[in-house]
Amino acid sequence: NCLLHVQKNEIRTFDSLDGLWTFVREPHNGGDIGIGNQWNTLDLEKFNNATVMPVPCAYNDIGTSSELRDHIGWVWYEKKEFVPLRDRNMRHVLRFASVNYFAVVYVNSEKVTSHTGGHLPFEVDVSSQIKFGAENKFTVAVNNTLSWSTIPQGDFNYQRVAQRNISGRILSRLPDGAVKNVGNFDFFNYAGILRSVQLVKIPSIHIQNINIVADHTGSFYFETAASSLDGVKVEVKMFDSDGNVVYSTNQTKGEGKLENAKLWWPRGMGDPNLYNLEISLISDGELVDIYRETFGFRTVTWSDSQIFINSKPFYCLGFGMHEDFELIGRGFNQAVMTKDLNLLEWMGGNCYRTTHYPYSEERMFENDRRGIAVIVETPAVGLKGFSKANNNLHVKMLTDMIDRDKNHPSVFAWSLANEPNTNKKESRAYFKTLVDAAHGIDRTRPVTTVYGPTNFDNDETADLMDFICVNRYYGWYIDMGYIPWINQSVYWDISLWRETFHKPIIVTEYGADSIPGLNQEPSVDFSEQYQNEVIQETHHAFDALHKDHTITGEMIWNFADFMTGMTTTRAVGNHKGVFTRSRQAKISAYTLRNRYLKRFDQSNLE
Ligand code: E9O
Repeated sequence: NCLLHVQKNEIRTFDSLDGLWTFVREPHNGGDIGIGNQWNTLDLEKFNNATVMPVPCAYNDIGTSSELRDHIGWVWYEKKEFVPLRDRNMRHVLRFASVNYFAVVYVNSEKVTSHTGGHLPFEVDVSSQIKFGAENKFTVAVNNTLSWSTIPQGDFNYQRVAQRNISGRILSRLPDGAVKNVGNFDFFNYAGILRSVQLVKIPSIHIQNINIVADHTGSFYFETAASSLDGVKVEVKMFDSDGNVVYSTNQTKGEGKLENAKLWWPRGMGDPNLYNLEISLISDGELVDIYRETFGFRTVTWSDSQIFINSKPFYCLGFGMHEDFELIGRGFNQAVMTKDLNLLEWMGGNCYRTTHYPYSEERMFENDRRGIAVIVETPAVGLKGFSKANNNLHVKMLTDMIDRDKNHPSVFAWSLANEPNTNKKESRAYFKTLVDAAHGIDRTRPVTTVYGPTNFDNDETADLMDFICVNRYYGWYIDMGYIPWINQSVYWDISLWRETFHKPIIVTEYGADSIPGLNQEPSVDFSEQYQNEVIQETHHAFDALHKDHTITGEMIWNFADFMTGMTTTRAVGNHKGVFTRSRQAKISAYTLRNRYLKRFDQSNLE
């Protein structure tokens, strides 16, 4: 299974199904995965409580009630759309770029597919369900309930029936049907149709898959597949960025070597040069399908202490982030994406991790174009309880993620999980399966896991990784208020990881919350000054660790403030951003910017 990105070209096109969908929320139903109501057979528009919901967008913050925001269970989306008669000879594929978490899809009341997991695309051929030259009804039921077998995991509590004594006095603490569903992570579990929906139109004989590997010596290899090659001629052309053909063949597979290939470099190391591979299918002298994939010549390698891009040491000046913004939650928005990447560049950053799920496809293309190096992470944040964890689902998500992003030169590593409880013995077999799966599909990139709750002396899996990521919060979660201790503690902690495992290390999270505008001198936790000092002290340790070749990069937690669920440690969200949620700089943004800009030109780093 492999999904190509959606393209409009000489042959291919699509109808966007983005816009306002009819929306109905089911009453809290305890989150059971079985659908109680068969609302796909009805006309949702006629429901009394039907409203509209923008797509793409999380539904949580669009209404005016906490019931919608905090809803656990099913919601229904419906859209009616004409499909023109003139397209009846094309295959019609309904494609969702992201629906969180569980989706059941119907076309004209008939179930066509279902999908599990929030941040990867899925599609279904609906050519035989579509009525051409007529209005069609698309219905999607979405369930956001998390459990020990979902990824990410969550804990589900259901107060079934209240106990009453004979006089009818209520003896249970909680009201009938009380439901609580808490994720093993702090960010708000924004739900709904989070990215674009498209009705993709492709020819019946079509290109299905493209895999390109191109390295810094100019060597390349590609492979493509088509639905059928009977009586079809294949034409493959490689173009440089000036539009010159630099290679061509009539085979579905090929390899070669380009003299003077212009390499893809992360910003600060060179230009992010891109190439194009154009695949055409020709039958009876006529073009039947065409697809163009961008890629870059670049190599990722690693030693026991460093990561190299095109044989040069790469030091990551990066960010943990979120797809998160006011009103839209995790819904895709071009303005937010563009602003975030512009700010990342302004900060002198060269890198980020897609914490804690794969980001939008649009954004992956922007990373390539801008030269921003990325660690792409699966949605497996906060894995605990490995006996109940769904290893198969995790492997499927990892596979789908690599499949989606494998041709992006900006992606330099795959992250299997964030902060798993890998001090448990049984986590080893679980993670071995994942490492083998990733290596089995992609030999060109290192695999990592981001460690948090475990330590150098009790982690059961870190030796399986190609490099190691560590999250550490000295001065915040550990030793709050003891800023002078940070430098030594960070140095001590990270050095021991390195001495134990002899692998390159990136510190992928450190930082502190600050409420924007809250100023305290001398500093107190949650003030902008305190956050700034924690960051500065941690940087002293980073400089020493970098000098020793103990770390190969650093990422602040977080780029911007983001929404969380309600808990005693969060005041309207997590405030570890160096930017506010509306993307205004806090004091710490300037500290970080000075630091990154000084190190931005990587030839100045040893
Ligand atoms: C994951 C990230 O998504 N890491 C968390 C971040 C946080 O601030 C979260 O937003 O919660 C940090 C986990 C650190 C826990 C350390 C506890 C140590 C107690 C001794």
